Amino acid sequence: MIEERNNSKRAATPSYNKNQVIIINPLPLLSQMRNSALFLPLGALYIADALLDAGYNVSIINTDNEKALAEIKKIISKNLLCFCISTMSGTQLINAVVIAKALKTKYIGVPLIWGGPHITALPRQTLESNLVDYICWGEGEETISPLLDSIKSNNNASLFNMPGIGFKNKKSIIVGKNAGYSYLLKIFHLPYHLLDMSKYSRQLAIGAEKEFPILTSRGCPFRCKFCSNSSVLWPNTKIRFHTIDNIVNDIKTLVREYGADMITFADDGFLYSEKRLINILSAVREEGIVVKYRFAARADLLLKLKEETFSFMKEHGVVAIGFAPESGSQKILDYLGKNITIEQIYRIDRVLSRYKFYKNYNFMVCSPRETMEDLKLTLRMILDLARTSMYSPYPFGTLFKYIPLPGTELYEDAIKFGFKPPQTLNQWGEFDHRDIFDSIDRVRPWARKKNLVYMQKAIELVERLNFQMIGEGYDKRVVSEIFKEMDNLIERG
Ligand code: B12
Ligand code: SF4
Repeated sequence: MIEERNNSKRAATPSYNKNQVIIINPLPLLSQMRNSALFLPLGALYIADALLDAGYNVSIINTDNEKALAEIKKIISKNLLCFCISTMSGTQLINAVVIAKALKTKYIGVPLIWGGPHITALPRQTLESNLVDYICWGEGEETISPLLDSIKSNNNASLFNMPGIGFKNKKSIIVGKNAGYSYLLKIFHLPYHLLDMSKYSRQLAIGAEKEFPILTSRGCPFRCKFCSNSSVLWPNTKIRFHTIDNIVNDIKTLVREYGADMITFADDGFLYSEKRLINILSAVREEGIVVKYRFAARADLLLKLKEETFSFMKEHGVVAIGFAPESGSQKILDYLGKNITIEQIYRIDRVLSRYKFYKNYNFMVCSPRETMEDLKLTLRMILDLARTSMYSPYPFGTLFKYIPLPGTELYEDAIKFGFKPPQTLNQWGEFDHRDIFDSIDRVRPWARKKNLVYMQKAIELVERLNFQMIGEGYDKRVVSEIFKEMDNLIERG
């Protein structure tokens, strides 16, 4: 889908010609496969915001590749300056490479600028590809406009000292130094109007007709070994806050202009500060806005909250709280560098149950050192958490299969276990959904056939269980049969 920009609230379009920018956020295969609501492309929105402020004419395309090409054909003008592609590693990158190839063939000579978490992890390797003309690595708000200004004025010389960008100079690859973090202490006006927002609101069984995500902070200091935030090249380990005014403004826009009745705080480091949580919820109420909330946070941070804060959250609209136990095996939690204990997981689950918060628990399976025993411990934990969560609709996310992320400590371990890291952008794009979802061999070469068959059964059972967990009024007979099947799977394999 695509909406062309309504420029009315922004500075007048500059007089020079080439000012059209088309940002493409390829779909992760997961969204395509499940045909589920799309996730608001926040990265693209923040980049678009910076570009609109600088006077560019921006569109965002966020659909499958075939439709994206058709949309581009419709909106493209003689003023087109460049295409921007935003991508993380994994299944979104697979689509990104496909669409980049098509753009390079159809629109010869139009520069392709790449940004997003994959590029931040592997800037030089990305830039080596003939599908890439420029990159922005790290956060892009401060770097994108200076880069486009230079492209527009054909002034490559100014790029040499520009941090956070990369370009090709004759036959060499130039990657600028780290640009640091973007400035957050201001009010952002994210250009939601560039998207058909009806495609992004989610109806959730926890009482939401229209749910949207926002960010209240960036960064996370916890350095889990599998997470790209802990990358050495661009460590996203400093927590940085948006202002309360910005958060209130963002929520107000989503509630009043787009009918949001639930907001998800999608930050990595949410709950880093208890005081701030209270300030945010109070400030929104003071504006006369009544909305529900959900968020995910670390188990240890949740446990640090004062008892009265749980009541405060309830009174102020928080309905659901999630966290990622990741594994039921302490050995694996330690290996992942998660820095939480099994005991903490069970303890916070009891607190959430006592306050009847809806839950959302995420697990990750198939990391290099996981054995069948570890997997069984995870299943046992899921079973335990299900028993305490029967009032909560759909408390379990998918059991994510571990994907080695470039720049992380576990990536190096995955290599020791036989993972052969792709050497080019195109090779990253050559994984397919079977590699990512079924583990045929390339992404997780350590996975034993026997374990995979077991895991597939486990994933299916957890999905069946989750599907039956509709909250109060669930079918007790069906659920107890699934419990028995899970018990069987754990005890007898
Ligand atoms: C929402 C989300 C998803 C959503 C949707 C993502 C989407 N693009 O539509 C879903 C649930 C589908 C998803 C899936 C996955 N995700 Co995800 N996801 C996120 C999450 C939580 C938020 C993304 C976001 O909105 N960020 C906020 C914006 C502001 O940041 P940003 O997108 O990075 O954008 C900034 C910069 O990157 C840059 N930028 C971005 N694009 C561009 C483009 C240009 C041109 C420029 C100049 C700059 C630029 O500027 C932006 C503003 O500063 C992030 C964690 C995080 N906090 O970022 C993980 C994250 C992006 N996901 C990640 C991963 C690994 C995955 C999975 C592959 C996990 C898995 N094991 O399966 C799956 C995909 C596979 C699948 N199963 O389909 C990693 C990516 C790491 C990497 N190397 O790419 C992250 C960073 C989590 C982490 N910390 O490790 N994810
Ligand atoms: S707590 Fe979450 S966001 Fe922070 S480093 Fe660990 S996995 Fe990443």
